[in-house]
Amino acid sequence: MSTYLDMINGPEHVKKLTLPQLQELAGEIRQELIGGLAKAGGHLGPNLGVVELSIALHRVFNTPKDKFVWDVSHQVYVHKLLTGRKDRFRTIRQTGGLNGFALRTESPHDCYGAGHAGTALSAALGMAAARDKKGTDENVVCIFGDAALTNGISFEALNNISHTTKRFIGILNDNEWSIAKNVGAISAYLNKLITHPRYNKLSNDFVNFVRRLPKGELALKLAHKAEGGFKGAITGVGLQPTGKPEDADGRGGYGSPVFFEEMGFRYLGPIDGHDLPLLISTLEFAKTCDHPIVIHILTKKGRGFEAALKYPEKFHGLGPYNAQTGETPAPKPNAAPMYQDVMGQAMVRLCQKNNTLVGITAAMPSGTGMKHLEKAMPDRYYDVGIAEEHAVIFAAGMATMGLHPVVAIYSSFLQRAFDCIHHDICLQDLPVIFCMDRAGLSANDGPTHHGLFDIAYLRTLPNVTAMAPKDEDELVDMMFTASHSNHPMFIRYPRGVAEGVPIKEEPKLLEIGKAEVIRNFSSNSKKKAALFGLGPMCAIARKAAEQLAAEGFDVAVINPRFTKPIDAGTTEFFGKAADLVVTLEDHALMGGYGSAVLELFSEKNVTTPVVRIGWPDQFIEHASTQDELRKKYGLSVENTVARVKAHFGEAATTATRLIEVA
Ligand SMILES: Cc1ncc(C[n+]2csc(CCOP(=O)(O)OP(=O)(O)O)c2C)c(N)n1
Repeated sequence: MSTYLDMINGPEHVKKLTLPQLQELAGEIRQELIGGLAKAGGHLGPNLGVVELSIALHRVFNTPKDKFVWDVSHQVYVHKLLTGRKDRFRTIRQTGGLNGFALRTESPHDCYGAGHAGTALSAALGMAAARDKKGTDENVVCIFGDAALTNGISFEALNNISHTTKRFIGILNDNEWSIAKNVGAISAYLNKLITHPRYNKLSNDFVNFVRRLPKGELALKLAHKAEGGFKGAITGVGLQPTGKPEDADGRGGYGSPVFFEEMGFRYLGPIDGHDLPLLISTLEFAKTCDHPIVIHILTKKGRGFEAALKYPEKFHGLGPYNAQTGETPAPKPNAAPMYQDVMGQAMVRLCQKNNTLVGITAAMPSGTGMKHLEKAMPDRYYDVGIAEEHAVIFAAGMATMGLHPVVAIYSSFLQRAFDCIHHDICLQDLPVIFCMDRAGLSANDGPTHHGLFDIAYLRTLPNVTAMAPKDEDELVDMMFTASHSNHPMFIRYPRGVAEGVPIKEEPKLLEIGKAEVIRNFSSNSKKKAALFGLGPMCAIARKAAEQLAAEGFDVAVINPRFTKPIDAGTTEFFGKAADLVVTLEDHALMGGYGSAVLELFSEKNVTTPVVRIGWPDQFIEHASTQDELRKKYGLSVENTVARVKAHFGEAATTATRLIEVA
């Protein structure tokens, strides 16, 4: 039972509470986050870090009129709790429940959707520019993390803000963590800034000033009046030499501590992002500014939950946990490994035998499994920050020097590097290996994270070899095969637990463009179906084949292995031999593997009917499990059986349901 949270059905109620009541509310929200997410999991750590910030924002501003644009938006849970979604909060990331990110269709208070990093500053600037053009007076507030700031788009926006608008409020939520520890020069710079004594003194002066202000209108006026004074006090202060050579900025001096001011912002901070009264006063002040402003706040990921404070990376986003201790369920004994770990461990083994291989991650050492390489061979491992385009071009540069980089990026995040894949990798035909994890669904996350388009966008590019393993052993074979190629190689594999097959001691070299026939036709039956099951859909094809065979069909199962080049010979052969071809893929139907088969059949005059099973031409929602979505959209054994039977004029049994998705 929460005294104050229960009273909040919208931001207007936040404004009715007194400061001590708001502080109580912060505690209640933390309890709701910790207890409410324990069963199904979610982005606990980042949200525990923005409780005070979210309350202060809703205390000072008025959404939906005012706009909050959150970078990545995995930290909007508190905002959701305060904007009329409290009753559904415990459904978050589950089937039919709240989305785990900001979603325009979910609430008018979510003015901008996201899931990928680095978009907030640009989007918020677009809103501010539109407001200025329309002559309206909304406040636009952009909340971005210290790691989001390492993303290139953020810098493109920063470059553009001060000469586009006068009214822009940026909040840099600095907790020193990306998912893993934030890396790179920007992170080091922020660290230098927050620890520098001189700058801290200025910040303290500001804090003391704000604290001394009388409340209400008067405070606002004073803040406004004082603005000029602060500008003088804060702008243009150079860091004094510290006597430590490592603190020099490389330009023979110590630069400005305030990079943001050089970019045309007024900069305030660093201030304690858990000090609610201070946040409220500072935001009130920011609201009156007629100049773009960045408020640099320091927060702790996981604040209020010991386990989350202790293990920020684990608690960035996780599955179920114990709400008292933070313990997570132990993996089941003999459980199949996760694909990401298979990839990371294979990387270590391959690197031990091949000196040219190196591993690159864009801020996802755990998610991609590259952490195994980081641990075993740190000199062969690169974390470039949340910077997918840079990761790809960086790999291209390395490849021109004789190295063989392996770039591990989730399918969905690789989308933004399409031009780099085209212009830097494929056009120059460079030997870079792409390991695309989360190719397929990322069920809890939803449409921002599903990786359903990579076959289509890669298939169009010359010099590409693209593969999809049916299991973890084949994934290692594909990595091994790719490491022997001198061309761009792409491997897509799904999120989560692999098939549970043994992995060979020594990987096998696969023939490029050659499919694997898993089950051949066995009779002259007139009910011959050839099932081409790509990647994880191969297991579904196999099971469907068993059921169909038991009902008198003659079924072949082919593991295509390659989506480019597809195995023209085998595909044509089975196309001609079969009465029905079924393609199954964990990918959008449009432009996917099935489309490649249809193109081949058109060229070779194969007229056998083709049923394509895959994801329809729409964005797929989030759900509790992958299986639920696969069933709903027909990527299932039952639907495969039903589609085959329907083709041959046989009614589906009650156990099978026909889903027309093609
Ligand atoms: C383009 C892209 N790459 C990678 C990710 C994965 N990702 C989600 S949140 C996150 C870290 C964000 O750190 P920060 O911006 O500092 O916010 P915090 O979680 O620390 O609040 C990363 C790398 C992503 N969402 N988008």
